[in-house]
Amino acid sequence: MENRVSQDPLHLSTSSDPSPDEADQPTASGLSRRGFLRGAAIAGGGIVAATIAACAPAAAPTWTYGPSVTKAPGAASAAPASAAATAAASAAASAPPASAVPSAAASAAAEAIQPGWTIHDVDARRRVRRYVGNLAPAFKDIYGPVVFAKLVEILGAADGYPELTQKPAFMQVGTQLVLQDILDPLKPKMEGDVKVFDLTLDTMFQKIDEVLPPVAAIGYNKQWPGPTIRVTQGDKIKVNFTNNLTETSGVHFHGVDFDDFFQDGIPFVTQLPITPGETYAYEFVANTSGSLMYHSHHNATDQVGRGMLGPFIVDPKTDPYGADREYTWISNDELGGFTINGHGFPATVPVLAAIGETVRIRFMNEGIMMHPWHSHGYRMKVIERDGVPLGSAAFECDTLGVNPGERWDVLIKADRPGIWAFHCHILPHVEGQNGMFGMVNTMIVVPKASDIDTIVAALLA
Ligand SMILES: [Cu+2]
Repeated sequence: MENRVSQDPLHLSTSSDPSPDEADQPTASGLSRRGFLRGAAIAGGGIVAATIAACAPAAAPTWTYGPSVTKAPGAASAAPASAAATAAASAAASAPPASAVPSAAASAAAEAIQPGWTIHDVDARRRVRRYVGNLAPAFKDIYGPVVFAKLVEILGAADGYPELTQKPAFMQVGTQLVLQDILDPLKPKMEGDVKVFDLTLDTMFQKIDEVLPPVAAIGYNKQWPGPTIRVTQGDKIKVNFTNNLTETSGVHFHGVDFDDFFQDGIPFVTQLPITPGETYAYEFVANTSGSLMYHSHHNATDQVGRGMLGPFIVDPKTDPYGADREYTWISNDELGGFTINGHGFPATVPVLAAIGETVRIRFMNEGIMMHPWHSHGYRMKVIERDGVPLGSAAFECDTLGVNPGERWDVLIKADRPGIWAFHCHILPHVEGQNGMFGMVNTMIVVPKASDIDTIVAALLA
């Protein structure tokens, strides 16, 4: 089987990393049904729009998959900080691990190799089975019997393979950036007219996917990527970082036109390093809008490679695009191998869209190499580079190279149903002897918005 850690291009082995506490380890069931429902209840009507009608009780809270561009920012800033939300997240994070997924090797051994196939075909299909999980049966009602029959054949569902009743891999790896932004977005407290965010630098373990051992990492608020810091252009903000590591660090907000260069976050250039036990505050006006990032700028090849990175989104006061759903894809290619939001296929969160909807994807590259993102079946309309609107220079493409440090924002208008591959096109980043891995995902386009509720219901079942 593959070991993406071994593909680490810098050979940043975990052996010299700090040893996190056992209790820090993410759990396979970190995003449990309970966690979802409680998180959704706390989220209230802000980012919550769709109704889980299929199987939820009448009083069930509602939420939508993929935060709404038009609703999420207001909800995030307007919603009161909730101790219950933190408790729900903690409860979810400390839930006991789910039952172990049968090892692929064991399953492969038990599965006959069909005529003309090799073990590669068996392994490659299993990756997709793990990615789809128990969503496969839900596709029957969504796509109808003819399409479903083809999917059944492709997946080999007649085998009754175990993943048919298991949650998709992306539900089994703990914190997922896109889902975390829905269930428990980072909220500021107000000090006068300043939005104040509190973050920590901590050791942690990261599950790149659900069947590999977690890797020893470092992260903001014990998350990789760190939580999304989201504000509105013109906001005065203060971000406190408490360093719980045994090493120094510094945090750079990438893409901000600072008025005061001492807020730039570069140890020994604009500040002294943040020492273990210290809390350091960055204060500035978010005067540049768009998809920005925050990351370590100290021993950064190592620290960013181990997880010190996160999205910083500054919404303009008026949204010119009106996307229905949005997703952030932060690529990295170091400690965890080739990852999207800290996870590799099949543990990547699919983009979901209904016919007629427009999806916005914010590509951010926190790695050390370029990744050309290729959308199957759809062209992407590229609307912003590094937070700067392209205006009349916006263009369309199906493969978009994103260099280290760059952010590119695209819109995709969903007009044809299907399960469309969406991946980096540097082939060693996505396919190997055992099938697809790493920087692979899909965009699942369903006929109507309520089909997304069906998918959510299957995930929560
Ligand atoms: Cu790549």
